[in-house]
Amino acid sequence: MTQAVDPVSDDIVTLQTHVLQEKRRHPDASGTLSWILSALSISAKIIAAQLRRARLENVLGAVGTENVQGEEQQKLDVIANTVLMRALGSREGVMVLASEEAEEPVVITENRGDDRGYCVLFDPLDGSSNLDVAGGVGTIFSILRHDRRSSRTEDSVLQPGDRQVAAGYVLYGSSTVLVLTTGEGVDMFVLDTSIGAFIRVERGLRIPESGRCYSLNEGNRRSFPAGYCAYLDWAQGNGYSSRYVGAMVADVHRTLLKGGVFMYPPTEKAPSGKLRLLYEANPMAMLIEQAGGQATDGQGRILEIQPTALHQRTPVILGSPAEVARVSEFLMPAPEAGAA
Ligand code: P6P
Repeated sequence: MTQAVDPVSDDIVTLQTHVLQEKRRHPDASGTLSWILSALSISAKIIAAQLRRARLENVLGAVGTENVQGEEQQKLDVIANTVLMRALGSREGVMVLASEEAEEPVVITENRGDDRGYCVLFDPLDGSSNLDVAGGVGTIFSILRHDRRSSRTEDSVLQPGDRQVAAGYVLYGSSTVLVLTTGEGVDMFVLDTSIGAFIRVERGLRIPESGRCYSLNEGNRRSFPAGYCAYLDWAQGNGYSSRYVGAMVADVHRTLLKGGVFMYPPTEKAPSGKLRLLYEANPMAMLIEQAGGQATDGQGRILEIQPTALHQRTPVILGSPAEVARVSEFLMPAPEAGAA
């Protein structure tokens, strides 16, 4: 059950306090994960400050280069990526960093043969094309333990999402919100810029069981597989609303808080879907499942997909369990005529 923090009676818990409390509950923990979360927190504060002043300091707009995805890089994509690489790359215990903006993983510490190290994967500024119109954008992160069995240190990032030890996102919107799971539920923090600290506002966040809202880019409808179109016809016939920001963090955050379903189906342009498995779908899937929701690729759980490439893509259907189940019903192949 979501426990809204009472701003008057409840203790003021910052992200730092929260992480220390969690560490205290796991006395055998080395504290490395705490340091990584601290690096992510300071990165989010720096990026948030940069975004707020972007137009004033003329750092909006495109760099004039493309990233490994072939997408036009925004100046702030590069800035955010640099901030995260610097903050995380200097933290003990970080062995590999992987970013949407970098073709290959960056090995910080070679394989020491032990598995105390971590891999951190991130999309530094998701939805950055919204920046020019002051739309919501975000940072998405996924944390894995280093897998010492990997033949090359950098291959350690190719682990199924079920192996994530932590995941989260930062939404730079009307406020700066950090949503985090370390595998024991989902907690939400809001940045209080007057003191420069993330304050915990929700503990044990739970997604509503259902919600009459779907979120996807209907401009691609002509190339959706038939089951998605059948679902849309059903939803539109049953009073559902449509909400779509075009930035995964913003659309998933609304779905997490209000219920409903977010989807990026396969399309003609993106036959495997557009969203990246390792640093978009997996962290969001962990959060949604930890909050009591479901996250599938249309066939099975996203978190069970065995990755084969850093930037591989996957279809995404995630949100309230009742809504994901509904979409899945429409995606199931029709029984063959005459089948028993
Ligand atoms: P489309 C942003 O570019 C992004 O990677 C996600 O944040 C978002 O959900 C999706 O792509 C939007 O894609 O094709 O609808 O513009």
